[in-house]
Amino acid sequence: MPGVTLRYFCYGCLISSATWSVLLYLYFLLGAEPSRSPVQHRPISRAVPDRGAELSSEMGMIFNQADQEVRDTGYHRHAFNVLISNRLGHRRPLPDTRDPQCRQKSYPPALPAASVVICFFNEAFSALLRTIHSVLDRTPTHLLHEIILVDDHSELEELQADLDQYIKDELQGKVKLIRNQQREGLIRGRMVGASHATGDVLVFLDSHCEVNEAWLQPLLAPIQRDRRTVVCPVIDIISADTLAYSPSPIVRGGFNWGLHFKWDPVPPAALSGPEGPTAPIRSPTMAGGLFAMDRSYFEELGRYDGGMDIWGGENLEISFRIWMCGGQLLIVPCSRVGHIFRKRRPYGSPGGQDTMAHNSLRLAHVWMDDYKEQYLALRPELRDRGYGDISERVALRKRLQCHSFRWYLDTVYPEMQAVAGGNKQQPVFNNKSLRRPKVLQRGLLRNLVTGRCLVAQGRVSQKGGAVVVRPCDPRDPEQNWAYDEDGQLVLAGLLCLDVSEVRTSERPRLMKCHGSGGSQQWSLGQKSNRLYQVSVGQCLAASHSSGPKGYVTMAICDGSQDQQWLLES
Ligand code: UD2
Ligand code: MN
Repeated sequence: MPGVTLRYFCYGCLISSATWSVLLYLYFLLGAEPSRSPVQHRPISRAVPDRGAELSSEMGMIFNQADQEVRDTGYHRHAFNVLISNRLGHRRPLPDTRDPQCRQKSYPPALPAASVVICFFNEAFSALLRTIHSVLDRTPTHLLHEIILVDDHSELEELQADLDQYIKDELQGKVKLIRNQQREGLIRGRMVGASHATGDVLVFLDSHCEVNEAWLQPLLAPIQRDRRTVVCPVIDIISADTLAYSPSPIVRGGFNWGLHFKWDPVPPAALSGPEGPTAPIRSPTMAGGLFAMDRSYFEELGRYDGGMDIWGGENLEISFRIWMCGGQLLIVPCSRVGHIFRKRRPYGSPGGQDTMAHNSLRLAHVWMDDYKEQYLALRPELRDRGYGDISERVALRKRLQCHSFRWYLDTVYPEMQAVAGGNKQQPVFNNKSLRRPKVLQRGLLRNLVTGRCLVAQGRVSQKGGAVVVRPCDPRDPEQNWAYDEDGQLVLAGLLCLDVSEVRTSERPRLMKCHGSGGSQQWSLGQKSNRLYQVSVGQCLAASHSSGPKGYVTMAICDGSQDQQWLLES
């Protein structure tokens, strides 16, 4: 597949860097205990240093103060690069990330039609519009019954009159907008959307997605065969820093006793049947945001738990419910939908409460029988915490005559007991087995105007240390930079040249290489000699005026001599 290199080993299977990106993101953001270290973000775009890659990695270039503001406010409000999102516009081509065999598949011409429900709170206008247009452009008309937008009481100005106007002018007909009178959270928000829907099948999407080629047919076909089948597309990765779209390999959903969602490798047997890599895969849980379900079955199965607030836990709740009450949950490898994976959630809950804990308590008490003790053992502080009235959900479970949680674990997710053996976390990540990215160029990094070279100000192994320009010395190994295929600049084989994505006015520094692009991704212009920082959108500069200490700064790329660097071996 273009753009993907297989690089890492896990459980004896090869997983691409893109997977690690999604695995690590979801594991830490949706998955890990709150005390865990922050996200380890693997690089997403395997930028081959050709002209095309250079151009696209420079999508985020800042030309003036207005650009700077769009970028900085964007990161602050949305936790992704809104400058690039705006420049991409409302439509763009995407790489077809499906297995080639998917293209040969045929689907019944008559399939149930879908109501696509997109619930959003303070979404970036351009990301929301790309989500909508991707659905309109890549879905056969007869299969798209409608798109229902639910505005969960957003505060952003751009989502008020401008959105109404845009829908009126450009999206007449298929797109309906419902505005919640108060913030409900994504769980009740989706139920509001579903209650307005009239299509046969409900498809839920986050508001920062882009659906790929022929995404819907492979989701609808299994539902047509069996209305109690719930299906998820493969969630491809859209980088928060570059908006680059890259494939996710096939993984399936699991969870841990902290009731965090996590990705698991797919048992090899699931991929070795007659349908090979195109076969839908049974998944113990779903990530939550992207799935399709027969509309009447959604009603029958009890929609969502309306006592759950804002964000979190609903994905495990509906997953347990589907399996325990007679349905099944599949991931469909031939359906691909990209999602912007952010490094943090940019919004809170109105009262500042931990809605994930509240929601998890509810689901544990309703669905997990004695196994809720596993969760409470990890979160003893939650034992005495109230979680509201669950009697309706308990009655639902009884009415639907659902299996026990024990049955679910034995039948659907035996790996939970086999591997986790109680409270132990699965050994999901082992960074030591990561292969190093290929070095493209090595040498001194000489600034053309000063004639000096970029070095560490203090010890070369000092994390967080500043970089400065000093007289060049080709024999000094501590002046030796390696520029690699991930766009990293590694000094003396030790630390990476890094910038703060949030406080972009801070000087560049040396940090432990994290291998996830963004703050350590540089593009070295072959002709322009500029050293462009991909997530900050600025260029590295040094000048005679930077004083005797020789400090370097990030500056708007203006092609001046200050900003020209040569990597000389
Ligand atoms: C993941 C899911 C998400 C949801 C969540 C757990 C994917 C790709 N995403 O987190 O869909 O299941 O886990 O709850 O599987 N929103 C509102 N009102 C709110 C908060 C959020 O409408 O009060 C919207 C938000 O604008 C977005 C959607 O709900 O469109 C999901 O929220 P998210 O993108 O912050 O969740 P994510 O992807 O971190
Ligand atoms: Mn999301």
